[in-house]
Amino acid sequence: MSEFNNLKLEVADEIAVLTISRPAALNALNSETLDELNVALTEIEARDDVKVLILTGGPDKKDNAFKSFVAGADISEMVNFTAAEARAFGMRASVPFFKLMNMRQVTICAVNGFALGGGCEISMACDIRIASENATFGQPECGLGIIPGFGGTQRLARLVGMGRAKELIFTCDSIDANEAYRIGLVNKVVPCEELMDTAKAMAKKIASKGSYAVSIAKAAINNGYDMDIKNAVEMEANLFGITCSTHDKAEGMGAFLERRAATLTDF
Ligand code: CO8
Repeated sequence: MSEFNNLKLEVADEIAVLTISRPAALNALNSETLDELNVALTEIEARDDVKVLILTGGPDKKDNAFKSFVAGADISEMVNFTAAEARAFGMRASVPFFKLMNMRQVTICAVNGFALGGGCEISMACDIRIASENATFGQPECGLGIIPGFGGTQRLARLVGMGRAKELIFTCDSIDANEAYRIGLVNKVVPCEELMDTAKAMAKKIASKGSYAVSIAKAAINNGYDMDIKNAVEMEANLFGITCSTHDKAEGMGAFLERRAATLTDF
Protein backbone atom coordinates (compact mmCIF):
# COMPACT_ATOMS: atom_id res chain seq x y z
CA MET A 1 0.00 0.00 0.00
CA SER A 2 1.10 3.57 -0.65
CA GLU A 3 2.32 5.87 2.11
CA PHE A 4 0.13 8.90 2.86
CA ASN A 5 0.69 12.26 4.55
CA ASN A 6 -2.93 12.86 5.52
CA LEU A 7 -4.46 9.40 5.77
CA LYS A 8 -3.98 6.37 7.96
CA LEU A 9 -5.08 2.92 6.90
CA GLU A 10 -5.50 -0.15 9.08
CA VAL A 11 -6.84 -3.47 7.84
CA ALA A 12 -7.90 -6.26 10.20
CA ASP A 13 -10.51 -9.00 10.08
CA GLU A 14 -11.69 -8.03 6.57
CA ILE A 15 -12.43 -4.45 7.66
CA ALA A 16 -10.40 -1.43 6.55
CA VAL A 17 -10.38 1.70 8.70
CA LEU A 18 -9.31 4.76 6.71
CA THR A 19 -8.68 7.81 8.89
CA ILE A 20 -8.43 11.34 7.52
CA SER A 21 -5.71 13.00 9.56
CA ARG A 22 -4.84 16.67 9.15
CA PRO A 23 -4.91 17.70 12.81
CA ALA A 24 -3.62 21.22 12.09
CA ALA A 25 -6.77 21.97 10.06
CA LEU A 26 -9.45 19.85 11.75
CA ASN A 27 -9.01 17.32 8.90
CA ALA A 28 -10.11 19.80 6.22
CA LEU A 29 -9.88 18.40 2.70
CA ASN A 30 -7.13 19.96 0.59
CA SER A 31 -5.99 18.80 -2.85
CA GLU A 32 -3.31 16.52 -1.46
CA THR A 33 -5.83 14.76 0.80
CA LEU A 34 -8.33 14.35 -2.04
CA ASP A 35 -5.61 12.82 -4.25
CA GLU A 36 -4.50 10.54 -1.43
CA LEU A 37 -8.11 9.45 -0.88
CA ASN A 38 -8.33 8.56 -4.55
CA VAL A 39 -5.20 6.41 -4.37
CA ALA A 40 -6.20 4.77 -1.07
CA LEU A 41 -9.72 3.90 -2.24
CA THR A 42 -8.39 2.46 -5.52
CA GLU A 43 -5.97 0.27 -3.58
CA ILE A 44 -8.60 -0.78 -1.03
CA GLU A 45 -11.09 -1.73 -3.74
CA ALA A 46 -8.49 -4.05 -5.26
CA ARG A 47 -7.86 -5.88 -1.97
CA ASP A 48 -9.56 -9.25 -1.56
CA ASP A 49 -9.00 -9.10 2.20
CA VAL A 50 -11.26 -6.03 2.63
CA LYS A 51 -15.03 -6.49 2.67
CA VAL A 52 -16.11 -3.28 4.37
CA LEU A 53 -14.48 0.15 4.63
CA ILE A 54 -14.96 2.48 7.59
CA LEU A 55 -14.04 6.13 6.94
CA THR A 56 -13.42 8.34 9.97
CA GLY A 57 -11.52 11.40 11.20
CA GLY A 58 -8.36 11.58 13.29
CA PRO A 59 -7.94 13.47 16.57
CA ASP A 60 -7.37 17.19 17.06
CA LYS A 61 -3.82 18.55 17.44
CA LYS A 62 -4.50 20.34 20.73
CA ASP A 63 -5.65 17.65 23.15
CA ASN A 64 -5.74 14.55 20.95
CA ALA A 65 -9.55 14.45 21.36
CA PHE A 66 -11.89 13.51 18.53
CA LYS A 67 -13.33 16.93 17.81
CA SER A 68 -13.70 16.94 14.04
CA PHE A 69 -14.50 14.35 11.43
CA VAL A 70 -13.82 16.80 8.56
CA ALA A 71 -14.35 20.58 9.00
CA GLY A 72 -14.90 21.08 5.28
CA ALA A 73 -12.84 21.72 2.21
CA ASP A 74 -9.66 23.65 2.96
CA ILE A 75 -10.66 27.32 3.01
CA SER A 76 -7.04 28.54 2.90
CA GLU A 77 -6.56 26.65 -0.38
CA MET A 78 -9.88 27.82 -1.88
CA VAL A 79 -9.60 31.48 -0.95
CA ASN A 80 -7.78 32.54 -4.14
CA PHE A 81 -9.39 30.09 -6.55
CA THR A 82 -10.37 31.24 -10.01
CA ALA A 83 -13.55 29.74 -11.45
CA ALA A 84 -11.45 27.24 -13.43
CA GLU A 85 -9.44 26.21 -10.37
CA ALA A 86 -12.61 25.81 -8.34
CA ARG A 87 -14.10 23.56 -10.97
CA ALA A 88 -10.92 21.47 -11.08
CA PHE A 89 -11.00 21.17 -7.27
CA GLY A 90 -14.62 20.00 -7.39
CA MET A 91 -13.80 17.41 -10.03
CA ARG A 92 -10.77 16.31 -8.00
CA ALA A 93 -13.13 15.52 -5.12
CA SER A 94 -15.80 13.88 -7.22
CA VAL A 95 -13.48 11.01 -8.24
CA PRO A 96 -12.86 9.65 -4.71
CA PHE A 97 -16.41 10.57 -3.64
CA PHE A 98 -17.88 8.47 -6.47
CA LYS A 99 -15.45 5.70 -5.51
CA LEU A 100 -16.87 5.70 -1.97
CA MET A 101 -20.35 5.52 -3.43
CA ASN A 102 -19.72 2.89 -6.07
CA MET A 103 -16.79 0.73 -4.94
CA ARG A 104 -17.68 -2.92 -4.51
CA GLN A 105 -17.11 -2.83 -0.74
CA VAL A 106 -19.68 -1.26 1.58
CA THR A 107 -18.53 2.11 2.98
CA ILE A 108 -19.51 3.20 6.49
CA CYS A 109 -18.71 6.72 7.65
CA ALA A 110 -18.02 6.98 11.39
CA VAL A 111 -18.60 10.68 12.03
CA ASN A 112 -16.75 11.79 15.16
CA GLY A 113 -17.23 15.55 15.43
CA PHE A 114 -17.62 18.37 12.90
CA ALA A 115 -18.95 17.24 9.52
CA LEU A 116 -19.23 20.63 7.88
CA GLY A 117 -19.31 21.56 4.21
CA GLY A 118 -17.09 19.05 2.41
CA GLY A 119 -17.09 16.96 5.61
CA CYS A 120 -20.86 16.51 5.49
CA GLU A 121 -20.55 15.91 1.75
CA ILE A 122 -17.95 13.14 1.99
CA SER A 123 -20.03 11.43 4.68
CA MET A 124 -23.01 11.49 2.30
CA ALA A 125 -20.95 9.78 -0.41
CA CYS A 126 -20.65 6.74 1.91
CA ASP A 127 -23.29 4.02 2.00
CA ILE A 128 -24.05 4.35 5.73
CA ARG A 129 -23.38 7.04 8.37
CA ILE A 130 -22.97 6.39 12.09
CA ALA A 131 -22.54 9.50 14.24
CA SER A 132 -21.10 9.98 17.71
CA GLU A 133 -23.13 12.14 20.09
CA ASN A 134 -20.71 15.07 19.57
CA ALA A 135 -21.13 15.08 15.78
CA THR A 136 -22.32 18.28 14.09
CA PHE A 137 -23.54 18.42 10.51
CA GLY A 138 -23.97 21.45 8.31
CA GLN A 139 -23.46 23.07 4.94
CA PRO A 140 -22.09 26.52 5.82
CA GLU A 141 -21.00 27.36 2.26
CA CYS A 142 -23.59 30.07 1.49
CA GLY A 143 -22.22 31.97 4.49
CA LEU A 144 -18.83 31.94 2.75
CA GLY A 145 -20.32 33.20 -0.50
CA ILE A 146 -20.10 29.83 -2.25
CA ILE A 147 -22.35 26.81 -2.60
CA PRO A 148 -21.78 23.19 -1.56
CA GLY A 149 -19.56 21.94 -4.38
CA PHE A 150 -18.64 18.39 -3.43
CA GLY A 151 -22.10 17.03 -4.28
CA GLY A 152 -23.95 18.56 -1.30
CA THR A 153 -26.74 20.21 -3.26
CA GLN A 154 -27.47 16.82 -4.83
CA ARG A 155 -26.80 14.19 -2.18
CA LEU A 156 -28.37 16.07 0.76
CA ALA A 157 -31.68 16.43 -1.06
CA ARG A 158 -31.61 12.76 -2.01
CA LEU A 159 -31.01 11.75 1.61
CA VAL A 160 -33.29 14.06 3.58
CA GLY A 161 -35.68 15.46 0.97
CA MET A 162 -35.63 18.73 -0.91
CA GLY A 163 -37.31 20.91 1.73
CA ARG A 164 -34.93 19.99 4.54
CA ALA A 165 -31.89 20.16 2.23
CA LYS A 166 -32.88 23.64 1.09
CA GLU A 167 -33.38 24.81 4.69
CA LEU A 168 -29.96 23.49 5.78
CA ILE A 169 -28.14 24.92 2.75
CA PHE A 170 -29.90 28.32 2.68
CA THR A 171 -29.72 28.97 6.46
CA CYS A 172 -26.26 27.38 6.95
CA ASP A 173 -27.61 26.06 10.28
CA SER A 174 -25.63 23.27 11.89
CA ILE A 175 -27.54 20.37 13.37
CA ASP A 176 -26.52 17.95 16.09
CA ALA A 177 -26.33 14.19 15.74
CA ASN A 178 -29.82 13.53 17.09
CA GLU A 179 -31.41 15.98 14.65
CA ALA A 180 -29.34 14.41 11.85
CA TYR A 181 -30.81 11.05 12.89
CA ARG A 182 -34.34 12.45 13.07
CA ILE A 183 -34.20 13.73 9.49
CA GLY A 184 -32.55 10.58 8.13
CA LEU A 185 -29.09 12.00 7.49
CA VAL A 186 -27.46 9.37 9.73
CA ASN A 187 -28.38 5.76 10.41
CA LYS A 188 -27.44 5.68 14.09
CA VAL A 189 -26.21 7.89 16.94
CA VAL A 190 -24.00 6.40 19.65
CA PRO A 191 -21.91 7.66 22.60
CA CYS A 192 -18.49 8.91 21.43
CA GLU A 193 -16.58 6.06 23.06
CA GLU A 194 -18.78 3.47 21.31
CA LEU A 195 -18.49 4.90 17.79
CA MET A 196 -15.76 2.72 16.33
CA ASP A 197 -16.98 -0.46 18.06
CA THR A 198 -20.47 0.16 16.68
CA ALA A 199 -19.14 0.81 13.17
CA LYS A 200 -16.95 -2.30 13.35
CA ALA A 201 -19.85 -4.45 14.64
CA MET A 202 -21.99 -3.34 11.70
CA ALA A 203 -19.07 -3.88 9.31
CA LYS A 204 -18.52 -7.39 10.74
CA LYS A 205 -22.19 -8.26 10.28
CA ILE A 206 -22.11 -7.06 6.65
CA ALA A 207 -18.81 -8.90 6.03
CA SER A 208 -20.40 -12.15 7.24
CA LYS A 209 -22.93 -12.10 4.37
CA GLY A 210 -22.20 -13.12 0.82
CA SER A 211 -19.85 -10.30 -0.20
CA TYR A 212 -20.54 -10.71 -3.89
CA ALA A 213 -24.29 -10.53 -3.22
CA VAL A 214 -23.81 -7.45 -1.05
CA SER A 215 -21.78 -5.74 -3.78
CA ILE A 216 -24.45 -6.57 -6.38
CA ALA A 217 -27.17 -5.29 -4.03
CA LYS A 218 -25.21 -2.05 -3.60
CA ALA A 219 -24.92 -1.63 -7.36
CA ALA A 220 -28.64 -2.37 -7.79
CA ILE A 221 -29.63 0.28 -5.23
CA ASN A 222 -27.21 2.89 -6.61
CA ASN A 223 -27.97 2.33 -10.28
CA GLY A 224 -31.71 2.00 -9.84
CA TYR A 225 -32.07 5.13 -7.72
CA ASP A 226 -32.05 7.49 -10.69
CA MET A 227 -33.98 5.21 -13.07
CA ASP A 228 -37.70 4.94 -13.62
CA ILE A 229 -39.21 2.13 -11.56
CA LYS A 230 -39.98 -0.13 -14.52
CA ASN A 231 -36.43 -0.14 -15.88
CA ALA A 232 -34.99 -0.25 -12.37
CA VAL A 233 -36.92 -3.39 -11.46
CA GLU A 234 -35.92 -5.00 -14.76
CA MET A 235 -32.28 -4.15 -14.02
CA GLU A 236 -32.74 -5.72 -10.57
CA ALA A 237 -34.13 -8.90 -12.12
CA ASN A 238 -31.08 -9.17 -14.36
CA LEU A 239 -28.71 -8.71 -11.42
CA PHE A 240 -30.77 -11.23 -9.41
CA GLY A 241 -30.17 -13.68 -12.24
CA ILE A 242 -26.42 -13.13 -11.99
CA THR A 243 -26.45 -13.90 -8.26
CA CYS A 244 -28.30 -17.15 -9.04
CA SER A 245 -25.25 -18.47 -10.87
CA THR A 246 -22.99 -18.18 -7.81
CA HIS A 247 -21.63 -20.73 -5.38
CA ASP A 248 -22.99 -18.62 -2.52
CA LYS A 249 -26.57 -18.93 -3.81
CA ALA A 250 -26.32 -22.73 -4.07
CA GLU A 251 -24.63 -22.94 -0.69
CA GLY A 252 -26.85 -20.37 1.05
CA MET A 253 -30.13 -21.88 -0.10
CA GLY A 254 -28.85 -25.45 0.23
CA ALA A 255 -27.75 -24.81 3.80
CA PHE A 256 -31.16 -23.36 4.65
CA LEU A 257 -32.97 -26.42 3.28
CA GLU A 258 -30.54 -28.79 5.03
CA ARG A 259 -30.88 -26.88 8.32
CA ARG A 260 -27.16 -26.17 8.62
CA ALA A 261 -24.96 -23.06 8.69
CA ALA A 262 -23.89 -21.80 5.25
CA THR A 263 -20.23 -21.47 4.29
CA LEU A 264 -20.13 -18.54 1.91
CA THR A 265 -17.10 -18.03 -0.33
CA ASP A 266 -18.03 -14.62 -1.70
CA PHE A 267 -18.92 -15.86 -5.12
N1 CO8 B 1 -10.24 24.87 6.08
C1 CO8 B 1 -9.01 25.20 6.51
N2 CO8 B 1 -8.65 25.27 7.80
C2 CO8 B 1 -9.60 24.98 8.72
C3 CO8 B 1 -10.91 24.63 8.36
C4 CO8 B 1 -11.22 24.57 6.97
N3 CO8 B 1 -12.44 24.20 6.51
N4 CO8 B 1 -11.64 24.44 9.48
C5 CO8 B 1 -10.80 24.65 10.51
N5 CO8 B 1 -9.56 24.98 10.06
C6 CO8 B 1 -8.37 25.30 10.85
C7 CO8 B 1 -8.47 26.68 11.47
O1 CO8 B 1 -8.07 27.69 10.57
C8 CO8 B 1 -7.53 26.54 12.65
O2 CO8 B 1 -6.20 26.68 12.21
P1 CO8 B 1 -5.12 27.49 13.11
O3 CO8 B 1 -5.06 26.72 14.40
O4 CO8 B 1 -3.87 27.40 12.30
O5 CO8 B 1 -5.67 28.86 13.28
C9 CO8 B 1 -7.70 25.09 13.07
O6 CO8 B 1 -8.28 24.41 11.96
C10 CO8 B 1 -8.64 24.94 14.26
O7 CO8 B 1 -9.85 25.60 13.92
P2 CO8 B 1 -10.55 26.66 14.91
O8 CO8 B 1 -9.51 27.35 15.74
O9 CO8 B 1 -11.45 27.51 14.09
O10 CO8 B 1 -11.35 25.66 15.84
P3 CO8 B 1 -12.68 26.00 16.64
O11 CO8 B 1 -12.89 24.86 17.57
O12 CO8 B 1 -12.63 27.38 17.23
O13 CO8 B 1 -13.84 26.00 15.54
C11 CO8 B 1 -15.02 25.14 13.64
C12 CO8 B 1 -14.15 24.80 14.87
C13 CO8 B 1 -16.39 25.66 14.10
C14 CO8 B 1 -15.20 23.85 12.85
C15 CO8 B 1 -14.30 26.22 12.79
O14 CO8 B 1 -12.94 25.82 12.59
C16 CO8 B 1 -14.92 26.44 11.45
O15 CO8 B 1 -15.94 27.10 11.37
N6 CO8 B 1 -14.31 25.90 10.39
C17 CO8 B 1 -14.78 26.11 9.04
C18 CO8 B 1 -16.04 25.27 8.78
C19 CO8 B 1 -16.54 25.56 7.38
O16 CO8 B 1 -16.96 26.63 7.05
N7 CO8 B 1 -16.52 24.51 6.55
C20 CO8 B 1 -16.95 24.59 5.18
C21 CO8 B 1 -15.82 24.99 4.30
S1 CO8 B 1 -16.33 25.29 2.64
C22 CO8 B 1 -16.51 23.74 1.99
O17 CO8 B 1 -16.36 22.75 2.66
C23 CO8 B 1 -16.86 23.70 0.54
C24 CO8 B 1 -16.89 22.29 0.00
C25 CO8 B 1 -17.12 22.31 -1.49
C26 CO8 B 1 -15.96 22.89 -2.23
C27 CO8 B 1 -16.22 22.80 -3.72
C28 CO8 B 1 -15.10 23.37 -4.56
C29 CO8 B 1 -15.41 23.22 -6.02
